[in-house]
Amino acid sequence: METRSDDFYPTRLERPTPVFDRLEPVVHSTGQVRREGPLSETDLAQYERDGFLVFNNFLDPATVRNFREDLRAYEDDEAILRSEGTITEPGKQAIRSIFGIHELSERFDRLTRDPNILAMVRQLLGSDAYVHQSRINFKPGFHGKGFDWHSDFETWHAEDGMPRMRAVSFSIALTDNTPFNGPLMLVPGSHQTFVPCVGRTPEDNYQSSLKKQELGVPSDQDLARIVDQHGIKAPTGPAGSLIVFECNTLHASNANMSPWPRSNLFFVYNSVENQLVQPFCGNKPRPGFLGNREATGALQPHTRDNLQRTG
Ligand code: 6CS
Ligand code: FE
Repeated sequence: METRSDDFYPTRLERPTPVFDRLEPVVHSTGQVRREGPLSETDLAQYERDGFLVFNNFLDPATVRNFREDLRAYEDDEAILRSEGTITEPGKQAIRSIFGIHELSERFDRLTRDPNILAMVRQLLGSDAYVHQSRINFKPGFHGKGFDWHSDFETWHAEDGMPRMRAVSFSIALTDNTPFNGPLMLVPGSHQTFVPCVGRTPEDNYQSSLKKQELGVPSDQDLARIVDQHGIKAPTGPAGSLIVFECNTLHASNANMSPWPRSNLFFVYNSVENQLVQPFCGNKPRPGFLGNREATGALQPHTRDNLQRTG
């Protein structure tokens, strides 16, 4: 297969190719929009340097409690268990992730339209945005499996046709993140480099990759070099903490061997100016719960009014 002329980040080829610098800025806004807040210039400079930001206690305890009750209810909900977006742990019935959750849960949908969050997104992406993907991750105590090192952008580019690095993930902890329950690990500064991954992508790769990722994982040599250079950070914090990370930041997480579950809410904003095209790996697009292609207009912040009505 030929590399397309609109493919700025060739990956999933048969042979290893060298890493190269990202082509886009990390913070896409300039001038007044950049200065408008809520992120300070210090936050923005840190995001540019590290590729992520951490805010402890972002959600208040009552809201965290509501989300956790929803989560508990999902575990007994037959419709959720059967839904295509529900991924179970390899070889088990335990839920690993529920994708497309902003379409199932009004509470989650409202959170994605939080005015404060959308204002941060505008600063980071420099435009309006829509939700590319949303999910809840469960990592049950004792048996929760990890996630291998990867850049989300690499997968979204190859398998969803996301053209450029102009997307950002929000991950909100619903349980305390400790060193023991498999917290998110990030490589600060890794977002500056694109690491092409080796291997053709089979059709419907997502059916196995969401349980255990085999493709779209950098080689051990590339990983060792980048991690030796930058180190690893595993932010810990109480339930309600928020991690904002750039779409190309390398991340992973270990298995959860503690008795304490780890769950989080995860949603990705993509710039309305970075709409998906045909997947660059040459396959058909993945289902909408992984790479939304329908509701791709600018998200509107919810108003206080409708917060009170339904809150
Ligand atoms: O395939 C995906 O889109 C997903 N996979 C991983 C491991 N992280 C990001 C994304 O949710
Ligand atoms: Fe990921």
